[in-house]
Amino acid sequence: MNKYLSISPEVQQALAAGRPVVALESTIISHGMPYPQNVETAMRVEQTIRDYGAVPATIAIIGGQLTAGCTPQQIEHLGRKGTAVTKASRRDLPVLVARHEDGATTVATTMIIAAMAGIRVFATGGIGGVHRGAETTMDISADLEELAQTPVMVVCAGPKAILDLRLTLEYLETKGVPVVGYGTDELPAFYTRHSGYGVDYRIDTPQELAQAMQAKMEMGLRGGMLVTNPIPEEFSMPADVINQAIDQALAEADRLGIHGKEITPYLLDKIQQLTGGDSLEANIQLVLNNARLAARTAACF
Ligand code: PSU
Ligand code: MN
Repeated sequence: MNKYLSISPEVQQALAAGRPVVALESTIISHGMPYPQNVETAMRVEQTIRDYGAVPATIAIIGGQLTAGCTPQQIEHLGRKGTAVTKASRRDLPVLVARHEDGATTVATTMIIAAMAGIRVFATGGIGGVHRGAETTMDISADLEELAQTPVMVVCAGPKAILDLRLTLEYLETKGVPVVGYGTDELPAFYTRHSGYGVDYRIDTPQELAQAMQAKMEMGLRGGMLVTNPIPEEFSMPADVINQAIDQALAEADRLGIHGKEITPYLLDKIQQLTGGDSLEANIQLVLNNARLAARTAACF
């Protein structure tokens, strides 16, 4: 095992015994939700994965160690420090590790560390993508490049409509990333079940999800697979409410000149403020829903 990687005993034992393991990211804890709901949600997600017979591996950089399987204390630490923790994407790993610092892992870095540890399935809320206006800003999340090169299945509720969904799908197509709808032909858009865009394939069972990922790896094709799992109907938000909040958040970010790694956390926080507890509850519920599907899928490998 590489000297930078630290896998918790429970996760190590599960992997050695071939039991199902599901990776979880930590930027959603530090930058995606307010304290203490972030920590409560992280612990509920872990419990949900256990309820479905899999072992959760929350991933973060702790004192420079790439950590797969954070302790509850480490999760509390990341959640309490919030945005004071470095949001760590691929480009941040070398310096954070060399300096023995902490980092909250995005989808991209969680995939990297999951792959190093031998974990194939990862559950989260939303992924980064091609931002609106990317034709001039060139703001395209490193998450998409990671999906193109690292062999991990990412289960999410679709890209948030803060992004340009059409360009995000085009980018994923170019990079050879399969975009699957779980039980749907339509790409879900995080808070809502509908985007108006189609997915590449509709798959209806965890077993078939696992078979497709397995086939990809056995053929030696680089990269992962994006599984988009629609938010349960009863927790989805009215499209006009959420779209209005998104437009307002985007206009505010533009006015303030926010860009780079700050923009996604800014928009997530602003939308949460504008829509109050409703969007936070939707966010929590969709992550739990993805954790269930990821645990069931991990059991099929
Ligand atoms: N989108 C969400 N919720 C999130 C994120 C994105 O709906 O929590 C987080 C994830 O950690 C994702 C990261 O990997 O933001 C993407 O950041 P950027 O756009 O800077 O690549
Ligand atoms: Mn970006």
